[in-house]
Amino acid sequence: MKITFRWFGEKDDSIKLGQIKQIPAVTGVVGALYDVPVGEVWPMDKILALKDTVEKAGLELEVIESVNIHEDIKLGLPTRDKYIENYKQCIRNLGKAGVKVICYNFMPVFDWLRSELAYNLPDGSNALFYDHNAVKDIDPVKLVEDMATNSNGFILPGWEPDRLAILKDTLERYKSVDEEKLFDNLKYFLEQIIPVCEEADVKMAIHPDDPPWSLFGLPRIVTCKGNIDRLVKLVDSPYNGLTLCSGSLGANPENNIPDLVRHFGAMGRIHFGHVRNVKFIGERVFHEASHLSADGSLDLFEIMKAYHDIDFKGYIRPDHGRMIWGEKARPGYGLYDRALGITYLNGLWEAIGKMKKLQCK
Ligand SMILES: [Mn+2]
Repeated sequence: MKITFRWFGEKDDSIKLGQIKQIPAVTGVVGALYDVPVGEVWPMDKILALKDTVEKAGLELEVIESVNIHEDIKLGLPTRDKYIENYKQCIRNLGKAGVKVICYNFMPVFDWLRSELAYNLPDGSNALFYDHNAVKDIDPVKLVEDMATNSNGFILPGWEPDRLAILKDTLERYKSVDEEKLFDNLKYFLEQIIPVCEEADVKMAIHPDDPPWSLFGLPRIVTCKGNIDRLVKLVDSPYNGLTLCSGSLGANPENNIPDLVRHFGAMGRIHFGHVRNVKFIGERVFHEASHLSADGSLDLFEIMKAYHDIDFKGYIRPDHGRMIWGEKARPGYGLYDRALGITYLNGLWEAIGKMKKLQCK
């Protein structure tokens, strides 16, 4: 595995590349261009400037998260074709710059969603929290306003102001899109872009829906083993793969993460792993936790063992962390707890590998 760390750029991240470089085993950052509107081509000069900045710090830029999908593609509108052409050019440009994996998602309107960004934990730290009872009856427009005012001044990934300004209209348009239609629209998109990915040698890695169930009546399809099986077959190419996010899929206890790692790993479809823990408090109520197995509801040893067993050669990153030691950072994306998470994942990986060698003797 190659360990990476998500970074939001010099202008929009409290964390410096020099700090990331000092986390043991980190070889690269997972980056993006945040000033290009969704649907437009990422200009080559901007991609190369980002790559240059990252490489000057002694790190690699081989994973992009995310190149977001324009809503017209997800809605299947006639205007989607021009956005798909732009996406293709984006893939070509990123491929030329040495990018190997593009993480993206196909969630209508909303990206990841939580009901609270700074839920207090008993040890004085705080973490992202989700309570379905609090979310299910809320007006989505009000929820977005709350998110914007409570994110320490940062724009949360997937909550860009331009996209949210037309929220009411977009919600209305989705009334005619059910899960089947969304699958059709994903297939249409993949059929067009995967041949370009094959040529450019850039792998697509879809991120599961977070949380993995429907919200506000909107369809969500990247939620479980059966649906992911279906989507990797929509276009049967290794370039049509996934970002296996343990915390997103793991928010539903019916998703067995080590089993998913083995299943999709054996198919060669996992290109990027997000590894983190969640703690269930009730049905569809959870908070994010430190990576340590004992602190959450997922067994990180079993998850890392599954990655080890499939001889995973792709990219891994710690996902969200708690806010600890008084750090002020983008919710979920502080330095300290994610760095602790990486150290823990490294420890598990080393121990699993060495135990296997001992057993062979
Ligand atoms: Mn994730």
